[in-house]
Amino acid sequence: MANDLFLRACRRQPVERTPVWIMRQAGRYLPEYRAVRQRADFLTMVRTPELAAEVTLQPVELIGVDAAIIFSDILVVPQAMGMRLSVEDGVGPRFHQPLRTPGDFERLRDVIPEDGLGYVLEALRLVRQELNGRVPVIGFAGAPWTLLSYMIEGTGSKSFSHAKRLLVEAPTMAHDLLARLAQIVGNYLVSQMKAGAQALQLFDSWSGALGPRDFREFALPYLSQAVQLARSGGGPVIVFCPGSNWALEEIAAETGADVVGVDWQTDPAEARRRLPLSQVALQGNLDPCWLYAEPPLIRERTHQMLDAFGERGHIANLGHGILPDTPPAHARAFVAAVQEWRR
Ligand code: 1CP
Repeated sequence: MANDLFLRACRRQPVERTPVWIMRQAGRYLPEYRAVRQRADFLTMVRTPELAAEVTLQPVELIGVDAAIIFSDILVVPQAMGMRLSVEDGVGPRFHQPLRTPGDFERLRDVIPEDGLGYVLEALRLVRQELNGRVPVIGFAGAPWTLLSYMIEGTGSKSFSHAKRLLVEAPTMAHDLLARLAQIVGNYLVSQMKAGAQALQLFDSWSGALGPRDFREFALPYLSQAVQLARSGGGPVIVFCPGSNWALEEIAAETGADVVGVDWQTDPAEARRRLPLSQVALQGNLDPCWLYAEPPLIRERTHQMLDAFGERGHIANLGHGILPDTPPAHARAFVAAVQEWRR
């Protein structure tokens, strides 16, 4: 492989320079993505391996990142379980019949990745072929708690009152579905490795909606189960629980992940102090809003971040997904700033 910096950093091996990629790097901030998106709606893009592969490669070619991430979405898993999903402009993703009654839960199907999510696996095979070793490709999935929240809310939410109400009123139903999701997500991630993914990331995007006690009961155990299954595929696994940095130690210890994502609200020095750096690598964490700055300022902020994380076991990234109104030249400035950094 021409550039395996990312994979080596995941395993805390020495690297000539810190690798960099950007969460949501294949997306709306790129005019080339919007051009493909004019021809096909979002879900068609996701379900057409040639289109998914094309936009997966865009940030590698246009922004110069050190890893690709397969173009897909966390919500394809509940869709494969039988939930009707749409993604409309200006509205975002939406499940038309969110889970509300016990019958809704019982109707959910288990997922055989090769059948229900075969189009993602096919896209991964294509990407691996087309990358031809230039950079590694990352597979991903949503963590059980985050998927359950979307399945019950139907959309993103501010308070997550429907999902959290289930935890209060019917905790057994919640645990049953979370256990099912952990199994499905873990198997799906292993299938992604077999299809060509070289590392995996679990997004627990709504972990921050839970207080410590509920996080420990409803999110962390199922995230851990999914990570443990995923790690049986042999590649490094990254976990990202934005908004839950109070739990960094527990996330690292319980999940056994190779890499822990650090959100932009967390001081890198604090993350380093609290985590066992001989066992876990860190990923992050520039505030995506700093990509609104002019390139010289982006460079300065990025170098400060790299100084704070240090050279060993760090994968540079933003501390959340890139925003759709980011100028592509600023994303390039961020990547270039990492790649030129000398400690
Ligand atoms: O209109 C469009 O073109 C759709 C916008 C879009 C894109 C580009 C959506 C809808 N999903 C994606 C791709 C996507 N989603 C990737 C691609 C790979 C990459 O380049 O990183 C990934 C990793 C995701 C993961 C994802 N989807 C998350 C977790 C990451 C995070 O940001 O926290 C979440 C929460 C989703 C749900 C989702 N899908 C799309 C949107 C707009 C959302 C968020 C909706 C909300 O909660 O309000």
